[in-house]
Amino acid sequence: MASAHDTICALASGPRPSAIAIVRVSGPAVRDICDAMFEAGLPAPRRMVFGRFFDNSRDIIDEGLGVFMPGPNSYTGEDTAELYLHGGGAVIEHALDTICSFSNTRLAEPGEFTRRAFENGRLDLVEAEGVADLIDAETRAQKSLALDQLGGSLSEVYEGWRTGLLESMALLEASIDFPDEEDAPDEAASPVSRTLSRLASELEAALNDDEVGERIRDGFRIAIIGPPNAGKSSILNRLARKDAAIVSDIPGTTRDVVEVRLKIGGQIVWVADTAGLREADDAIEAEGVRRALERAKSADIRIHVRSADTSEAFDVAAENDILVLNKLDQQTVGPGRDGVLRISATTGAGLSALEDALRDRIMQLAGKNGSPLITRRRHREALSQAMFHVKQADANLRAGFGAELVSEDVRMASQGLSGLLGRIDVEDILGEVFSTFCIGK
Ligand SMILES: Nc1nc2c(ncn2[C@@H]2O[C@H](COP(=O)(O)OP(=O)(O)OP(=O)(O)O)[C@@H](O)[C@H]2O)c(=O)[nH]1
Ligand SMILES: [Mg+2]
Repeated sequence: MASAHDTICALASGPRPSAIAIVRVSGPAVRDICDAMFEAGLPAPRRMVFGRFFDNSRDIIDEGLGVFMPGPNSYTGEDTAELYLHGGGAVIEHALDTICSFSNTRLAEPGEFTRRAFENGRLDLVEAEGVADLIDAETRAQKSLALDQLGGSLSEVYEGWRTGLLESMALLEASIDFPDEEDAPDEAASPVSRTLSRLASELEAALNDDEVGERIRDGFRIAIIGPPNAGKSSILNRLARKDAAIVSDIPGTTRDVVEVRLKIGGQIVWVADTAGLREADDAIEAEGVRRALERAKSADIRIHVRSADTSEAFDVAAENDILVLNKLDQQTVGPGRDGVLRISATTGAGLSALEDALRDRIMQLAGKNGSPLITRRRHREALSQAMFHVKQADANLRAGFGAELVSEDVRMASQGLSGLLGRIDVEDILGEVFSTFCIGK
């Protein structure tokens, strides 16, 4: 059975074959492994050495570079080693098989190196998530968000709130422990109330961020909506530069939401084509319309499409929405109204103006940089729970309830933040966070 005391190993570099493969090892057997496998035995700490690597029968595995990094000043906090080999399948298998032949040594599970780093206090949970995000980052914006998180700036903010709560709790408990000292409750109450009000407004400000951090991490959302046959799917295909959605002259062609993932303005963006909005008799189409409306509601930007060959008016649009009059090539009526982009999905006319408008809006949305930027639902949930309890504690304190009742809410809030940072044992959270990692990290 897998144990935290095992020595673990994995291929830490990308898919094979590659020019170089990095095999990573961490745990108590690392010194023995280096001693046996490295040509010159265990090298000096943190010094790259060149030489051959051997298996247990002294057959050569490969030649390359090796490094030994003793704990606790290593990534995992344990003794670790890295072998830089030629990146072919046979070499990698030979090296991993040899390493796994040492006692209590096995292949690592996904994220296990980082989990050890977390368990040995090298990273908190929020920083560990930053590692995973950095590896997944595709855009510069995602990368800098992940680097900030990995570097501890997000943890620092969360930790600051947690400290404020712990201090309030200490003050409240002092007033519970010494109820006879007449002055104690009042003296305690006022700084506590001030701290709680400050925390509540800081949490509220952080939560009221239009979810920019999550959008940068997971992608902004655009929905193309409008009546059947307006050319929504044709516009999606133009934006995606491929035939992602079926186009036909039959109204009601699109039923499901068809989504493509694009990069616009340096951000990941999900563009959704939706079913044409109308009173549908058909149950499937009606479900499509329901989904279309739902998607439109949750989108950051809606592209409202109308066809120039009909006289359908535009709905009232939200701030970031874009109005598009399509089928410009067929237009028989005079010039359209202000603020409406006139395009033709068939000829491509006006499409670059639509792309420019999307880019401007995405950049504007992404630029709303509050501090800190919440990057995950897990964080948002923990913070909103904390805010709820902080507000409740503050209200109870102001209403003159006893310190015992007040401190209960403060305790719940601080526990939520402790769970967020992984400061308390939360096995289910840990399992969820680390299972999303790749093997070798
Ligand atoms: N002339 C002309 N025809 C267009 C243009 N854009 C789309 N069409 C045509 O209009 C018809 C409907 O296009 P779609 O893109 O399927 O329209 P839709 O809005 O997705 O329709 P539903 O999925 O039914 O809601 C097709 O026959 C397209 O070829 C355009 O700019 N000019
Ligand atoms: Mg369609």
